Amino acid sequence: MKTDQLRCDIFCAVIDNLGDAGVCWRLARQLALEHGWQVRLWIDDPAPLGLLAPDRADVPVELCHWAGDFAGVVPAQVVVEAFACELPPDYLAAMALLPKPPVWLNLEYLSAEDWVADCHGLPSPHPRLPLTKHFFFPGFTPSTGGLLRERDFTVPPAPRFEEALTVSLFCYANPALPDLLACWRDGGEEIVCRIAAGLPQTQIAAWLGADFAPGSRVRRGRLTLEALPFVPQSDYDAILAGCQLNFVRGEDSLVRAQWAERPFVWQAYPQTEDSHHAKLAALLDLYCAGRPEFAPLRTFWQAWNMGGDVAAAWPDLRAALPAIAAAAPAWAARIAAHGDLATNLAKFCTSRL
Ligand code: TRH
Repeated sequence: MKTDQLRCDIFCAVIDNLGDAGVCWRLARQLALEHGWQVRLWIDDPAPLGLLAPDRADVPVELCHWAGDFAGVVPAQVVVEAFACELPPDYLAAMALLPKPPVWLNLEYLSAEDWVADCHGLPSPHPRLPLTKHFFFPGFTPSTGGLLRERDFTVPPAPRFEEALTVSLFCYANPALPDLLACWRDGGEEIVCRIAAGLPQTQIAAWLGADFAPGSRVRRGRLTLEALPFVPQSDYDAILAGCQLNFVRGEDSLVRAQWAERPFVWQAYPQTEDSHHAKLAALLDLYCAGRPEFAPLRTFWQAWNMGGDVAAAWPDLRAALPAIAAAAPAWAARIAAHGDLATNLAKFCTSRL
């Protein structure tokens, strides 16, 4: 069937969360611009989009406020429920009344764990209604849905790296951070660390015992700290490409760090009962497989995520950075080789329509 002009509704419940909004916006944007779909993004809180994508005029995605009832809303042919946010009951009921039920997906969180490949694409029939939801998992391997990457993405050109080591920092509340800052301050080389707005800057302010607002530049020993403004998603790529090491977190910045083809340190979103430790181990196993020179990276990621001794782990990671950087383009090519998530999702849906 002709698949451009396909109608797609994406539902996203933000709950004070940049990352989920960021992923849904990227997907909506790509389906509209690259696949010609008519996309409505139903979002309960549009505020994060104002930060992530303030300039949306050229993107033909209809932004809809998810609030109140859905009486009279005709469901689209493809319905994406992001991160198991439950669909509005009256919208769900309307889906069941359509002559042909929509292709209904639950877009799941990213994980490198093995079970993801077994669950990707599995159907889940609704207990009462004549509807079937399918699980759609992003992932790093060919048997998953892949990762979001724009068709025209190219790695932003790297600046000429000067004497200092340039690092960007985007993290959750992290008890290991003060030790790392002290280690860099007292260490043997100049380090310039660019700190993302929000929680990272709040932690730096606490460490400094002074205000640290966007635009601030503070020097302590060999360490220079720069407070960045919150930049649109498109500009965040340039920040990553402009650093020799990037600290990232969650899901979307993790993916972007890989496309930037630079060494990175990942902080997994901390979850109850430490279930994020399994996610961390799985990505490390995949990323470091067959690369003994990556061992210091494993030690450092573990310390960064589990409150370990990051200062002790830093010198070895620092020494390994050139080898890790040299391997980054091949890694990015490998995880991009089985298609981007929007294209894989579009194929999955059109084969079922
Ligand atoms: O905001 P996050 O912590 O989101 C996370 C993840 O989605 C995770 O899977 C989920 O379980 C958890 O929230 C609750 O981190 P993430 O995913 O990196 O999203 C941040 C977004 O912000 C990403 O799209 C990059 C973007 N960004 C900018 O656009 N500009 C900036 O200056 C910065 C620092 C980030």
